[in-house]
Amino acid sequence: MLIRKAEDIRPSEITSKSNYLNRRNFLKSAGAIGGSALAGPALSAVVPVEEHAKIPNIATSRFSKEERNNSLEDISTYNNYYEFGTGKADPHKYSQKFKPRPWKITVDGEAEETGTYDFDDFIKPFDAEERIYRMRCVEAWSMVIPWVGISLAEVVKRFKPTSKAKYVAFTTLHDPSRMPGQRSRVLDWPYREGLTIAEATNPLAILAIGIYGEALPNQNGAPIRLVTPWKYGFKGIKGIVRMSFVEKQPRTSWNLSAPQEYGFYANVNPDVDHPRWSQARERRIGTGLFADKIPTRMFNGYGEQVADLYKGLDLRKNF
Ligand SMILES: Nc1nc2c(c(=O)[nH]1)N[C@H]1C(S)=C(S)[C@@H](COP(=O)(O)O)O[C@H]1N2
Ligand SMILES: [Mo]
Repeated sequence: MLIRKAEDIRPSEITSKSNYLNRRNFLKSAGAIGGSALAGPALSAVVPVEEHAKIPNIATSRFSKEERNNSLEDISTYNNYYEFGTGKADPHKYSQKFKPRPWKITVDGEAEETGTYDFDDFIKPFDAEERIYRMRCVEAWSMVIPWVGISLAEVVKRFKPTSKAKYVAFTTLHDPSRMPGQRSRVLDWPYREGLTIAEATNPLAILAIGIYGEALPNQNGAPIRLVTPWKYGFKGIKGIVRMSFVEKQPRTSWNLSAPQEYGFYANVNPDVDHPRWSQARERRIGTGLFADKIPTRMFNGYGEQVADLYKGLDLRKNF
């Protein structure tokens, strides 16, 4: 595994996207030479508390897509996070004062290991990896985001779910004093999401703790949020405080608010239209208002890794 020195990935050094891509290629070839010598002690994820703090010891991942990343500005100023308002610029504007510390995560339900953990203790046993993933929002726009994350499969395994555990349910913090959007009834708070155990243990799924090598910005879900790149963006629940292993399919926020528009699976599917718009194409944020839309790909282009999860399932009914 290639260990990247924190000083090599300072986003402030990155003057353009292509510059960043070149740097990645350089790091890759450096790893090809030094890789085996670096197979030392296990890495473990640590996120310093300060804003823009660099995350040390980030490994690269074989799952990254080679694509032009969106800038940190695109990624952190055009967001969906209804806890901080429903406009795309609201999360950036209204989450500045939010403090994602102290932060506790409760793991409960059908598992041998359960409990409430401080964020730092929760992530410490796991390796931090960079995963460059496409994100496709159900609203037909997309971005490419260099996440720093820990493997959700590793997290699930560590808590030893019992044979009764068929799903993992996630819950966002509910605290209207810190999340002003929760004073309005746009959604039934707290925000909830869920995955089947098979989905949660697919190697693509991560819990993200950073972007561009830095601690996650508040508006992107600090200190920890889900990323499942083959699913629509709304699955990527932010500000997670609870992970529950459950037997029955959990209710999810968007499915509760508009069941005919948002299903439990939420797999990216160009062939199944949203009731109010086509899902065949998408607008890549950052390419300009007049840029052509690009075709949307089945499972957002991750079919090779995830199509097996849905064998025998009618994806028109199970959307
Ligand atoms: N708690 C919470 N998580 C959430 C949302 C939200 O409103 N609340 N919005 C979802 C939607 S619709 C999208 S597209 C993604 C956006 O993630 P990003 O802003 O980091 O790109 O977050 C998802 N996670
Ligand atoms: Mo979304």
